[in-house]
Amino acid sequence: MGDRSYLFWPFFDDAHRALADDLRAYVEAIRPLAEQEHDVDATCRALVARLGADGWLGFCVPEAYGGRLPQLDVRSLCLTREALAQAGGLADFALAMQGLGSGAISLFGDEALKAAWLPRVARGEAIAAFALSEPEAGSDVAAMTTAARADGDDYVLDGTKTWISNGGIADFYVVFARTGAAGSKGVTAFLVEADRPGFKVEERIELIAPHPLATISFTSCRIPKANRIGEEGQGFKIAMATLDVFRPTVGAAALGFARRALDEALKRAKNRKLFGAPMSALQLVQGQIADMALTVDTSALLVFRAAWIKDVVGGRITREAAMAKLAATDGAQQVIDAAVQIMGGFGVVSGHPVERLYREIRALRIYEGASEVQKVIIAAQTLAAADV
Ligand code: COS
Repeated sequence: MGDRSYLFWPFFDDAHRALADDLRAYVEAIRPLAEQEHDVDATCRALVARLGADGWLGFCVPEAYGGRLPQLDVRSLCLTREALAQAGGLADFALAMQGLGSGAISLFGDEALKAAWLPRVARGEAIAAFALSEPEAGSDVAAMTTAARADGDDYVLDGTKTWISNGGIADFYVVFARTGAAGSKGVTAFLVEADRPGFKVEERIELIAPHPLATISFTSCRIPKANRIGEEGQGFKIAMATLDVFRPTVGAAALGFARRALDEALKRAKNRKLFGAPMSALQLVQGQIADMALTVDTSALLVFRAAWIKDVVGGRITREAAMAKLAATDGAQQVIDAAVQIMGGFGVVSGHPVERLYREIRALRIYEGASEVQKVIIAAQTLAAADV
């Protein structure tokens, strides 16, 4: 973990710099666990428990419910994801899903739901999941068909969700389902505990960079009305507002992967002798290193700009969050690909840090809104703001 000059950009205060220093030491401690890929369920459970016990999940929930800060601080979440991503993709994933999976509760849940679940999320005792996508509703998420029908004091859920991170190991799922008319206005958010009758893990999905992922289903799955998050019909906005907070943190994780790739590439370029000189003397290699460093810094600027605006200015950061996610994830893909090239054959040897990064980064350009969705959002926001 090299350059820390960015911590003196105007987006941060002393508490963030102290956090970054603490995280720097922690990355080495958590790496052996984070690098285990053979039993992802066990590894993720262990990581959630460990990150909870060590206090890092405290950034996923507000202080009143066991968190470390009065409200979700996007800069702290970003710094934490950025560091954990440098330890290994699963460490980042474990923290990210505790945040995203409980985010709708922190932001929109009532007192009872917050008190019941958030302290357990922060301690790593309850594993969270966010169930939005469906087989026929991914990018066009307002096309979802999972239904929630009011019945007395309950809702009854029927439908299928897919690409669900922590599917199969989560203790609860924040589920978005249709309670009204077609389109974005008819969607409502719910908390569904994993032990509810009618909830089922249909099948696990294997990824190139292993993470717990599944298709889940609800068949006459009855939950009390008290499990509703926000009002009926608010679900789409709740999902989008939650994603606004967490999309910059996806960019931060990509930034962490890119920094690790750049570190590995720099080590190689400075130590490898080629044509009688260090590889770093070659101008073609210097060109690659310049591009990588530039991409890392531009990504960091956009990620921490979005986080700072949310934390300090407040309000919606839809445009900034989309820009941060798009630039940092697409950029990290390029940085990691360049690192593979600089590593030569080692870059494609199974288990090499750069080979792992090459597999890890790909999903970040797809989940929580694909790069193309981010472009749609940026264009819509830009056009709407244009006073011409
Ligand atoms: N915060 C608050 N409200 C928001 C919002 C946000 N970030 N984004 C949209 N809304 C509101 C809009 O203001 C609109 O409300 P009004 O009708 O009252 O004005 C409503 O939600 C519908 O918005 P819009 O018309 O933009 O909805 P679309 O169906 O066109 O949404 C995109 C389009 C592509 C932006 C959306 O479907 C999306 O983000 N898809 C990707 C989903 C995703 O990330 N999936 C991954 C799941 S997690 S791994």
